[in-house]
Amino acid sequence: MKTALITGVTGQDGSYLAELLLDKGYAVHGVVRRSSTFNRGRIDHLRKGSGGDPYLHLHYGDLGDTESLTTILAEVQPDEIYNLAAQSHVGISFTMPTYTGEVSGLGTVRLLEAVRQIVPQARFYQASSSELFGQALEVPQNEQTPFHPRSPYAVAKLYSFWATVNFREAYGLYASNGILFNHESPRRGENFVTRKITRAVAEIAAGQRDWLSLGNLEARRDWGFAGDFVDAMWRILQADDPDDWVVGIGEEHSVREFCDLAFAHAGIELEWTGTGTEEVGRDRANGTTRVLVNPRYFRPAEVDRLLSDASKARQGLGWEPKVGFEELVRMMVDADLEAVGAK
Ligand code: NAP
Ligand code: F7E
Repeated sequence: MKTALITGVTGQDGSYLAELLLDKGYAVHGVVRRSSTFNRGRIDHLRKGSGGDPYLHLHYGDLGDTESLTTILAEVQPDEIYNLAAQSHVGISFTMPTYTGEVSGLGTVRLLEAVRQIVPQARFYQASSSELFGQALEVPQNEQTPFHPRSPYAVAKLYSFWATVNFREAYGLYASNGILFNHESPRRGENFVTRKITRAVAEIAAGQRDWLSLGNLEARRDWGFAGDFVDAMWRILQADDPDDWVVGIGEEHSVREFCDLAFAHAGIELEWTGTGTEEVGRDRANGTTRVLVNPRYFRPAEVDRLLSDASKARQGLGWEPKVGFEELVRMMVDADLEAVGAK
């Protein structure tokens, strides 16, 4: 039985990855942060092993605290380490640039250095991001596309990307980057744009609210399903040699298009009028305002457009996403309709 350690196990991806690895027969350990409230909603179902074991083992630790990382590595002796922990919100990184650098940048180096000292034979996965491409110099983006980060988050992730490459080259660690494009699910945090929309659509359909306010409706992203992307993470660590891989489904859509599909799935057809901050999405059937633009959600520097070319991962890892964009939107709206009791 292989042993895996996941940082960020309480997050969206951590929860799907833990499920995948448990299904594959791994002993799975996760790092959780201490907080005054329990935030383990995404992994609770993995803690209740009916036969007693094996189930997810949790350890208190923090990417800001080297000692906790070395203690956990010495105790768990993992074969594979998935570093998913991060301050992962791009917008919030502008208001917390130093903290974001501490966790999403330096945190990776703390962990890599602990791996080098304690379990140098372990395979290491770094959760790198399409945000590295930022103001992308070409479309679509692949492993050769130059980076141009546009936020404190992306700058921190750039440091982590190169630290991972550096530990591979300098010390011979098996350390790989997955450069993952946006991936979403019903478990997505509620302040990322997709989940913000699907949650609001469900509440509007249930008569619990009237409208939703968003920032840049023009932004285009390559949105896939998180369940498919954790399979790519696992495949990346099964490759013969460590490497860096772009992962995405290869379709781009705007935030406005996401709104159209999500509202339509709940039976509301949107009609858009106006431009810029005056743009409004109304219910075509009765003219009720459903979407407004609030500049509060604009970012000081925006990433306008991201589109993946994941041919290397498709060929080299045999990775194939199963869920397409429209199915993803329907899945998220259905889950939120159910959560608010409207389905
Ligand atoms: P997420 O839902 O925000 O989860 C982040 C995880 O990191 C949570 O478990 C969080 O714990 C943990 N964490 C935050 N600060 C920590 C610290 N100081 N020490 C230890 N753990 C800490 O993110 P996600 O969407 O699952 O993404 C997983 C990783 O992939 C992140 O590194 C993200 O930056 C990266 N990424 C995500 C995407 C995407 O589209 N989802 C794309 C590319 C890359 P709490 O639950 O306690 O907050
Ligand atoms: O924004 C625009 C916003 O916050 C997507 C993280 O997982 O993926 C994620 O980062 C787009 C941006 O994700 C709102 O300006 C409009 O252009 O959902 P998001 P993100 O910034 O792409 C990458 C790959 C990661 O690595 C990150 O960890 O949508 N947008 N209106 C809005 N965004 C938010 N959050 N809220 C709005 O109201």
